[in-house]
Amino acid sequence: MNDVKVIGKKIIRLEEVDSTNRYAKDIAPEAPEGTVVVARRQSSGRGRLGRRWESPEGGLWLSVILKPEKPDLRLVFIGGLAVVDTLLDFGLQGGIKWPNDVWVNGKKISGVLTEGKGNDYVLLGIGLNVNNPLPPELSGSATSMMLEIGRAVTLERVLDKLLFHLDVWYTIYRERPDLLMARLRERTFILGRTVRVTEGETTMIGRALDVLDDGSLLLEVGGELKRILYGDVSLRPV
Ligand code: BT5
Repeated sequence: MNDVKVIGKKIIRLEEVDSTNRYAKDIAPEAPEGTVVVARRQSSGRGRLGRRWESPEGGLWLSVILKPEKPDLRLVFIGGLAVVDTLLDFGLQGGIKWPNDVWVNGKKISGVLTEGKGNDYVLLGIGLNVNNPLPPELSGSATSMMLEIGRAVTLERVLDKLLFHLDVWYTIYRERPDLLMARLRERTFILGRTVRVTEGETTMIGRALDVLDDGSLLLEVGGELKRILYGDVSLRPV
């Protein structure tokens, strides 16, 4: 067992819940920082912008309650970086698709959802496909650790590693955000590539140049530089 500092000091384990983020939100005001809510199944797992997150048994579905002094956009990267490090522990090479996905071999294996209430708390929700089945409609775009490794992996080991890496990245986020951003740039596989970015009602095609220090994406569109604060990136530009 790893020596846990903040994240995972307290773990609440549930058989089934609608969404661990929803559950975590209810207990967040009183819960100690670093409390983890993990469920075997979610009946209404959620992605960003009200999208659905498939969460059958066999995957890792969890939320961490964080109470940083000044939460910002970069908190979501803690999730992606910790997932990439966890995958490496199992021999898998993952990359981050800004801002919140982790991909392996061209497919999405993990998604991160941060939700917060002002400066009071942030819920860092992480979904990682481990041994769970994937619905047929996602088979072309999603993958799991089991599919990539060729056999099932012990969920508890994956959880243990993920909590360890989350704790490390949360410490780095607070003490050396410059290091966090440097690693993020290394792990972000869309840089230099032409992508389609949807931000609200607007869709742009451009070249992803960099992730800026505040966590936003720098995009070159027709010779002009655009700073994207929050958006969806597609690797299929047309
Ligand atoms: C995300 O949203 O990628 C964030 C997912 C966060 C899920 C965790 S699980 C624990 C915690 N509790 C919650 O209720 N949520 C968090 P987004 O970028 O909007 O991606 C959603 C899209 O990913 C969907 O529209 C599908 O296309 C695809 N998708 C759904 N389920 C998937 C899965 N299991 N694996 C891969 N892709 C999936």
